[in-house]
Amino acid sequence: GGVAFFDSGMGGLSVLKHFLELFPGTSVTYLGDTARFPYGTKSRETIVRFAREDARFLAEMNPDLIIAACFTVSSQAFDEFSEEVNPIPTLGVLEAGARAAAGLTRSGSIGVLATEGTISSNAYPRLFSRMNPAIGVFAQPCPLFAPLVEEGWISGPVAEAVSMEYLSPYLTKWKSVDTIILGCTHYPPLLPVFQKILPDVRFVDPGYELAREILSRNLVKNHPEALPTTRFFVTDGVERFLRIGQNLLKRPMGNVTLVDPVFE
Ligand code: DGN
Repeated sequence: GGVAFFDSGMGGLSVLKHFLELFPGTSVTYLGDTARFPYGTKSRETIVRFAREDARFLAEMNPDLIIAACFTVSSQAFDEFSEEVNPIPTLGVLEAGARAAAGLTRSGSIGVLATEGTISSNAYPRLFSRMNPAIGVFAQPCPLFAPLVEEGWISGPVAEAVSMEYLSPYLTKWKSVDTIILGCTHYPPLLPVFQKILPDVRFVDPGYELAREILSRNLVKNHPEALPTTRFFVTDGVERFLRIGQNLLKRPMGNVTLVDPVFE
């Protein structure tokens, strides 16, 4: 039972955070593949292999649903990961946020901030062309944000300078963009910095939208357990995961277990 999440590291905690807020009575399991972080710059073949291994590890625990809480996996390896754990239902982090952005935009111009892997997969433009072909997608790869957040640098002059560099196209050539998707697990903690640079833009947090969609579509059995458990597994660096993960989860973590990255 319960819901299982996996990510390339601690980033997916920003997705789990919203789920725990809406489903306080549901048991969750989270796997962070910290030993092999980051996925964002790796080849598709490698991401597919890692995603299959992560998902198989979680499938052994018989969850009711497995969520790829990683945009890189959701955009490049979703079908393979789902096939690996079939018949357990699966979800990624792209659709719910894309639907929310499509509903919010007035100009029809939507921005996407993400890793290079997510952007080069063209997963977002493909999704939007199915939802509404009139929508234009203006994507900006932001490779420095994930390491910044991993270091806990979520405010201050360095975070502001890097954000200014990446967001400046939306102040100049992409001014028509009125809605921007935070298309990577690590970006939600930087939202206050982004809002200062682009005060008129609406930012979409796909983790929040996903949790709302799971609730509204009744995708998780709503039989709150008497004693819901929260279990964390990482493939490296328990202490670091606990320390820096707080920036993303925003609540204390209970037990974190170290597992072998090849899941033997
Ligand atoms: N979790 C990844 C994502 O959401 O794309 C970001 C971290 C990474 O692997 N680069």
